[in-house]
Amino acid sequence: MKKVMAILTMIVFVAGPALAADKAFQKADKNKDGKITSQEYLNATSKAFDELDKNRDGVLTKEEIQANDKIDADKLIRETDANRDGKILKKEYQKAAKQRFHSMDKNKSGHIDYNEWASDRSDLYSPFNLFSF
Ligand SMILES: [Ca+2]
Ligand SMILES: [Ca+2]
Ligand SMILES: [Ca+2]
Repeated sequence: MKKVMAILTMIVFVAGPALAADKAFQKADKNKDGKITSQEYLNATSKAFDELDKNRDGVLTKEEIQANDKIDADKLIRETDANRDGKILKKEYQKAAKQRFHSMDKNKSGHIDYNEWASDRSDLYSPFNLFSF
């Protein structure tokens, strides 16, 4: 209970520019224990992919990404398109998401807590951190 209060206090404390990130954190944290496990994270990124994949063919094109004005399409393609064909397969996307999870999990605990999430400010608007478009 103490822990929950601490997390709530923290969320209130950092409110403001980080609000969108808080929402995304809560959305990804399905069981509401204040931690995002890799399974929760990959579920969330999988949903984000499906939301961007308008024609549901399992491939993200630049046009589909550009349809969302919160996302920098060039940056996303740079980060995820492993074979450089200009298209992002779900496999490529989830692989990049996995790498992102590990880089956010600074203390290698196997989950991302709110501190780790919020300290990654530079990339709050990375599509891997944006789960409520
Ligand atoms: Ca959780
Ligand atoms: Ca598509
Ligand atoms: Ca590709």
